Amino acid sequence: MNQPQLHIHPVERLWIIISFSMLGLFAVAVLTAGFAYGFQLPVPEDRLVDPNLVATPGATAFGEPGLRELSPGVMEARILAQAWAFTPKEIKVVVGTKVTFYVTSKDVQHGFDLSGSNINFMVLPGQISKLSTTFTTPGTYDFYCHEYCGVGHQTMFGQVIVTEK
Ligand SMILES: [Cu+2]
Repeated sequence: MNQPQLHIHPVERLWIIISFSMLGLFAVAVLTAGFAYGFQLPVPEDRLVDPNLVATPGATAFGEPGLRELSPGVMEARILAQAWAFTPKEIKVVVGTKVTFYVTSKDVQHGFDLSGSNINFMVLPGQISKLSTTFTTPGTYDFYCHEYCGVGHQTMFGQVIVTEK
């Protein structure tokens, strides 16, 4: 006795195979980026920061921006973006240090891209963006604003200097 067979046109079958292969390929690409290359999603740390008060000493941690050591080899960097500069403009750490960057804006929308690392996020007034990286190679790492923020946008950059132990 013959079972009824579902007929799929060969071209349709081919496209079903292609579609599901692409989904599989994208899943592999996302998992490889996350687990092998350490790509991170920039999760907002806080969305209730008052941009008018954020730079006031004592009001928030951005009143005195800069580096703080949390434990040996673990630091946090608070960086304030304001047209057209980052405060502080220069950060010095020793090689092997894990640094968590917290960046917010006092005025308009900025960006923060740290070359040679996996850190790249938008910097918005009222929100604190946060990502971490571990500096395993000594050298100078430039960071810059990648969101056009006005006539002085091209001057908005800074450096992380990673020195030998
Ligand atoms: Cu900017």
